[in-house]
Amino acid sequence: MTEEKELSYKEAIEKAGSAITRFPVIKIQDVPLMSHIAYNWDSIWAFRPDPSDLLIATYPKAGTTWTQEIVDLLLHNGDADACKRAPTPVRSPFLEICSPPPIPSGLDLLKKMDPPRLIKTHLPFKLVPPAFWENKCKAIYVARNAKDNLVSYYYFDLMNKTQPEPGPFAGYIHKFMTGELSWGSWYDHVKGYWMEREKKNILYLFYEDMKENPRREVERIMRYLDLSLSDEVISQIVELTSFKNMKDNPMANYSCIPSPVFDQSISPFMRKGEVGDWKNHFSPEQTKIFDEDYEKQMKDVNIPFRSLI
Ligand code: PPS
Repeated sequence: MTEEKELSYKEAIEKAGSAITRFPVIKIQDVPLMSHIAYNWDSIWAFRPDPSDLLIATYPKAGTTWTQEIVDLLLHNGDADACKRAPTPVRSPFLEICSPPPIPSGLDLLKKMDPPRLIKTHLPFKLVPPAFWENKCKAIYVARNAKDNLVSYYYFDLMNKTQPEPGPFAGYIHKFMTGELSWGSWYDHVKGYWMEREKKNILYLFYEDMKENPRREVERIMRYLDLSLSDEVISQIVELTSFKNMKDNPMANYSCIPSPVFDQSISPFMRKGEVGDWKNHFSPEQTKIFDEDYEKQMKDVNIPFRSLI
């Protein structure tokens, strides 16, 4: 009997064909999640990482892929070829993602890998499988200022054919403010990890800091991981993870996901990579309403976000 050839990630998505659709969201503990994630929730919640596994947690579109690339390069001493061994979602699986077969879920990919693994999640703190903290795993959280995060998510929802329809931008702002988008409230997300960062030894980073001084932030991550790389290797990592280089890197730019899922002709995954793009999208009136609501939703914490104004 001939063994069936294992499908590549891209082939599996192509084979899923018409099963790909804009999936509805279903709430788990009040957090809207893509329906396939909700159907598989018990196995996601029961996931037991190895203590050596590293979690990269973000609200969608806050700088996940950038951080995954930096960490992979740090763990491979800046070896660009080693980090081109597979596309981002295979090198660094997305813990909770579940799609129609034969697309492997995040858990399927993780099962096939030996620790230490680099695990991506968009789950808010309260939905992270508790074994991560029982096993004292390290975790990096990246936060991005709300309005840029919203704009990036809007374009992503236009091009990602598995996410709910974003609808008009004005209504999208409202859904962001009320926590109706997939993975829930941005406000709860950034606050949830902020409150726990000291107790759980979470490295809390900001996208705007990474843009301002990528080398400083790469070095911060390196120290958190107890690594010590040469100045030359650090410079190389900063260069390899520039927006331009990642946009041109087929193993980092999500060209691995074919157009029935990510239609990059609508908006590229590596779209602009800038701070302050919200100014090109929010009207003065929308800015006023958003900022007033922001003050209310964020009044109980003092997270040093920049670029709100
Ligand atoms: S996802 O789908 O949630 O994993 O997306 P995520 O990777 O978190 O966010 C995508 C946004 O990050 C930008 N990006 C970068 N910015 C600067 N430098 C580098 N190297 C980089 N890599 C990705 C990407 O362009 C998306 O932001 P926008 O504002 O849409 O361009």
